[in-house]
Amino acid sequence: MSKVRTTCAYCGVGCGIVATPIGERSVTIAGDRDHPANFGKLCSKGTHLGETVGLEGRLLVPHIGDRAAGWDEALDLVATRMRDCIAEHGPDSVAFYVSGQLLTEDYYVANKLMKGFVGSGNIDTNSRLCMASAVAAHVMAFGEDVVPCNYDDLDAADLILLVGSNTAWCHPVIWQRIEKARERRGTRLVVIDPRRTETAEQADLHIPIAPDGDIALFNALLADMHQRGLVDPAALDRSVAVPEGFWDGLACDPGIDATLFARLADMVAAHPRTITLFSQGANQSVCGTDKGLAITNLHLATGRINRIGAGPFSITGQPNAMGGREVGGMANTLACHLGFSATELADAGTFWNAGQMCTGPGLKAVDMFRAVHDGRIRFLWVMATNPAVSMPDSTFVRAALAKCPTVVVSDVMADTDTGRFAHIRLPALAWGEKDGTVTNSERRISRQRALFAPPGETRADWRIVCDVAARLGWGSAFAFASPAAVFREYAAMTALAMRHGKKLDLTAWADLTDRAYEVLQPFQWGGEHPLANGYSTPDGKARLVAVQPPRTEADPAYPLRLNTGRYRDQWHTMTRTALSPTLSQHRREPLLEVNPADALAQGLSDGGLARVVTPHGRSIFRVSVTADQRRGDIFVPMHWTDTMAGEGRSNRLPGQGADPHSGQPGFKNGPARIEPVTPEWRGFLVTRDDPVPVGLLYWTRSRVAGSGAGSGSGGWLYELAGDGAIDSAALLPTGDVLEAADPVRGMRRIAVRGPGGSLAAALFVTRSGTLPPREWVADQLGSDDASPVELLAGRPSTPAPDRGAIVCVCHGVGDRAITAAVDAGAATVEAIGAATCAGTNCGSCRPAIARLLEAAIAKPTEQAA
Ligand SMILES: Nc1nc2c(c(=O)[nH]1)N[C@H]1C(S)=C(S)[C@@H](COP(=O)(O)OP(=O)(O)OC[C@H]3O[C@@H](n4cnc5c(=O)[nH]c(N)nc54)[C@H](O)[C@@H]3O)O[C@H]1N2
Ligand SMILES: Nc1nc2c(c(=O)[nH]1)N[C@H]1C(S)=C(S)[C@@H](COP(=O)(O)OP(=O)(O)OC[C@H]3O[C@@H](n4cnc5c(=O)[nH]c(N)nc54)[C@H](O)[C@@H]3O)O[C@H]1N2
Ligand code: SF4
Ligand SMILES: [Mo]
Repeated sequence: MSKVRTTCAYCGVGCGIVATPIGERSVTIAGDRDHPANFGKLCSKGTHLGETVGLEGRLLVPHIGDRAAGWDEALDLVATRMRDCIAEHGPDSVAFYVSGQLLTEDYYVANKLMKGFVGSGNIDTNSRLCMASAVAAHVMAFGEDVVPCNYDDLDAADLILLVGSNTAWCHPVIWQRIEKARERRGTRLVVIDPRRTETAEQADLHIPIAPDGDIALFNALLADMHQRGLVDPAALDRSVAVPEGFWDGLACDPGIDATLFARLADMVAAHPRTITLFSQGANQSVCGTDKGLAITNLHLATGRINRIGAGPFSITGQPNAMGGREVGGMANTLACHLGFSATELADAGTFWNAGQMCTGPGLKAVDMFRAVHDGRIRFLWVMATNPAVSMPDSTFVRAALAKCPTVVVSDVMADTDTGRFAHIRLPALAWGEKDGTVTNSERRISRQRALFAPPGETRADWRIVCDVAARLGWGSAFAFASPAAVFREYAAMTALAMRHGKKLDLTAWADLTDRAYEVLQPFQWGGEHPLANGYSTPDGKARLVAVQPPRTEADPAYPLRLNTGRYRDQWHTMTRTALSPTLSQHRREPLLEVNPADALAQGLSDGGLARVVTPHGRSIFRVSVTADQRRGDIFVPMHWTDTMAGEGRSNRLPGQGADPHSGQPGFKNGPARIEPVTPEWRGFLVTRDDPVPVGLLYWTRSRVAGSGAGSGSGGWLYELAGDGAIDSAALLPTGDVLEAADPVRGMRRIAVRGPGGSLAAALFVTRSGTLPPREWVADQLGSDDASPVELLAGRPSTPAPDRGAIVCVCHGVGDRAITAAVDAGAATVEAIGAATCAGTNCGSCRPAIARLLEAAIAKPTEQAA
């Protein structure tokens, strides 16, 4: 068993992993102590990667329609369709929609094929939905898309402002680093987020701003700093260009309570070492670029950039969102940080020995799908992303996909919402099989390495692209023998970036041998502060850019503001994380989080169901009434798909409105209203199969482990609700049926036992009664321990203590055990860990434990009052 050093499959923190393959498709995972991104730490998702490397649900052979096909046939068809489309309708009738989950090598060849050989700019990426606004702000302020900070700066900062970032859930290892810095040196932490997230809860100051209130706040902060004399005119003169009238246009109402603003302004004034870490609450907005600029203005004007512990730090989401930006795989960059000027186009054309260069930028994601919808794009190749779920107004996106004459999907999973629209599906290598490089949020390039042999007929994404290019007659430009060969060419091409005044420079790696690539250690390009010696503008100065707060028109038909985002233990459209029974415990259903006053006004109750309605669609969620939500704002998760839920797909709801500079959609602030949904019956099902319920009002499913030994022995837990009769036969497998009914309560209980008497499925439905706790029933899957009476009761005859909601997924510790530990005297998160083990492995649940601790401590005083 040899250890392999690789990089986590998930977020842009880019944690190093030491993986030890054991057996055919099984691996133990540990954090890599030598990796500078994480120094050995991993969060819950990284820790449980091993649960998602099985072959369940994988796409293992190419498919044409529903039929398995050989590679030659599938690739011939892709190439023929592409060639015909270009010949008949021109290069711009062809498009690639790619992803920050591709490796740099995949991205490079896809971009080269589209922009240098097809001759169109039509390659865009899900990074458009992710940090396109930060990219646009960087280019406008710095002249190049360069992140001016490092993780080390987080250790050295005196003040960290988190803007629109639920760091504790979405970048947990960075969160742990911030926590450590706070412990060590008392770093102050401010969270600016309309929601009181677990991140916000832990801050010194939480600013619950109105949706899209960031520009007003940062403008007001800068005006305040200016007034306090914290803007040094001489320093500005040296390195920053200030447009005329900039200071006069700045002063505005900060949009928050005056005392809160004064506290914030005092903190900012007192701490020159300030880092502003921002992510989707800033980027995913129709004014996202202006938010990035407002943040950057504050840093540039007060000299809080290019020095230790200071800077505006846009953090990336996906493992290789940054690598995609670097190679230029976005519709509005050419390649390697280059634009589309005549000389840049000519230089890239020469470098590539291009067959047919594009002439300008292509269509950005939202516009790309509009063009698919109206027939301008007639061939679409989707790689490593699931736009039928993740694009806004997904009903429109699905209509576009359904109309498109050719949809090719390269994916690792057989059944995805987008794959259902594909004419040709190509099986790609997944994490653990693929080999190449990724760049994290701090410009650090690390290797992902293979742990397993390619299963079935799967191929690397870069190779699939090259195989198609060869069939189109461009074989010599795509004759790469290995990812190392692709990397060398890309590294060499960054010489052009330098020629055009950019900082991106990987030329030192252009002659890397295969062997050196094999053992490549993580390295950061640009050094710690790449803009310290001047910006990438003609005069070398940065730019302050005047920005104004947006105006939103209220629509009485949709009085609420809809916000969307992430859960701690799910990744995007759930194609991998939902396979993990451990990760599925954190949030089994998509919740509509709503303030108590709004819930009351609309007649919603906690634990009930509600429909969210917007001008674009409607979805149903489980209601969670919480004061963490501002009045007037609601929040739903982005994750659930049509394969995981009936009506819980949130992207039916947002419209196509996007930022005018970056094209990034405004996922976090849309008009909405809510209404209660009162089904005639509710129920749940545990089953080893995965039936697709039809005709129900609501269903969701999540993975459970069951009690059978080994992985893959578990099944699914479904939550169900509907009107009229329930078609139990459609949901249950055949077998030995036990049944009980209580007509008064409209209660039905059915258990189905398979061969050997082990539980294959159990269904509990009620019209007015209470349902038994899910956990024990789910634990019986695959086991024959429970008696018929117990099974039908849904409870053991001698009940074990209820663990309550699981908080620590690593050690399976529930909230009751934690509250009990607090009652027994544990007064810190550490003490609770010592008593229960909770929070002592990956640490992702530590903010949740802290929250329970605070609630438990607060309880007696509340009662006393
Ligand atoms: N667990 C988990 N981690 C992930 C991912 C995942 O799917 N699951 N995905 C990865 C990816 S690709 C990304 S892009 C990142 C995203 O990471 P984050 O940006 O941290 O995640 P989100 O939940 O999308 O949004 C962050 C916060 O923005 C707030 N917000 C909404 N509107 C506003 C506003 O107007 N102003 C401000 N200041 N805040 C606002 C939301 O309330 C939310 O709490 O996470 C990465 N990490
Ligand atoms: N409402 C709302 N919508 C959002 C967001 C939000 O906050 N709110 N966030 C947006 C953001 S920031 C992002 S990044 C997107 C993410 O949205 P998506 O990119 O659509 O989400 P994923 O589930 O990560 O999709 C990746 C797909 O690629 C497949 N895959 C995984 N690895 C590989 C590989 O190596 N090769 C190939 N070929 N396929 C692979 C997976 O099986 C999956 O089908 O969602 C966006 N959508
Ligand atoms: S923070 Fe978690 S998900 Fe992100 S790279 Fe590290 S281990 Fe993976
Ligand atoms: Mo993202």
